[in-house]
Amino acid sequence: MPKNDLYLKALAGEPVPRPPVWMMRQAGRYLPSYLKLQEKYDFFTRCETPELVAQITCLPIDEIGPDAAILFSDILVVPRALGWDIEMKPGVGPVIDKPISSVDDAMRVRKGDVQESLGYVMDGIRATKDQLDDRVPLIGFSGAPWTLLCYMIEGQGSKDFAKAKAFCYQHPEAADHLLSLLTDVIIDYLNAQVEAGVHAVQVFDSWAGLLGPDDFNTLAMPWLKKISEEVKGVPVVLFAKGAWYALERLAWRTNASALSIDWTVSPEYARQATRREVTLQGNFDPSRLLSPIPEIRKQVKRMIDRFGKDRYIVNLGHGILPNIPVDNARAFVDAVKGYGA
Ligand code: 1CP
Repeated sequence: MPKNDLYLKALAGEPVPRPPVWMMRQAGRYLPSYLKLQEKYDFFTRCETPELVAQITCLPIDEIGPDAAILFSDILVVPRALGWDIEMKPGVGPVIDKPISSVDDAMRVRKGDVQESLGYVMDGIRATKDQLDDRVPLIGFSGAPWTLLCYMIEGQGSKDFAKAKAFCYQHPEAADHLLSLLTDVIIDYLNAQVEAGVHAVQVFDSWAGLLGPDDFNTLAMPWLKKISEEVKGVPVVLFAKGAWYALERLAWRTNASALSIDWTVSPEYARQATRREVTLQGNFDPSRLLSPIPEIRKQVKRMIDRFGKDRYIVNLGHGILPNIPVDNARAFVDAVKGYGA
């Protein structure tokens, strides 16, 4: 059990002296120490080398001091393990070679052996646990089926993922096949992460908000529900970004311990929709970390007052932005640590 167990207590719904805090994408590209490694090793080398995974995962723990570590990896390691060549282009993001463009392409995808093809992630987890030395819990993660399907069809990031959505409307059976297969792969992958030692897992459905409530019910909800039920042994956190309308369903019909929410949802609405069924995580607007530091402190206190200190994990509403000064990130974390003092 990690010495700092605030995050795990909040997930279990146990009372805490103050809420835990961590930041989505905290191990990433706003940290000067990370940027130095970026010059030396390409992206997937960083993900595949256990010593680098451990080192990068621990950078924010040493430099900023959050109450949980998130494994350094990426959601796109899953399509990569299924056979796609993916390049992480600096300034552009992921670019997938030969994305899915036909029913035949979709039907040809096979599940494969995750334990083997993603074994390097599990090696990374073990190396990270050694280096963390039980200071804070380690969070594992995966992309959600819908969000991974978006990239596998679109081939790269997009504002609206119009190609991916069109494919689902034109070929619902092929989309269903893909989503179901991805769900099975993700369940195996997350259970393997649990076996390697992560204390909780988070599922990122970053593009859930592109779906209306009805489409969410077919393209996202069943798969998130199944993942939350079949990942065993640790709490599951679901982040369906933008899907505020699904909060109630996600709280009551899935097995999630916590829901992560973006900044477009008020704490009062989120609490009312989910009542005391789940822990809530979020939802500071990442751009607000560019405010003057006294204002960050004030806003963090206000946010905790509104959510309440229990059954709550302080976080951003999405990943930290590359242009955030490290001092501001630290002020955010310190403001939480000083809450109630
Ligand atoms: O070279 C680099 O550093 C590129 C930037 C980068 C980093 C630091 C990418 C490319 N991925 C990552 C790591 C990463 N990705 C983590 C590790 C932990 C951490 O940084 O703290 C995690 C949890 C992710 C998850 C991820 N990747 C998501 C889900 C979360 C979210 O932000 O919505 C998504 C959508 C991705 C895809 C991805 N990877 C990288 C980029 C630039 C993108 C987004 C592409 C797009 O705009 O669609």
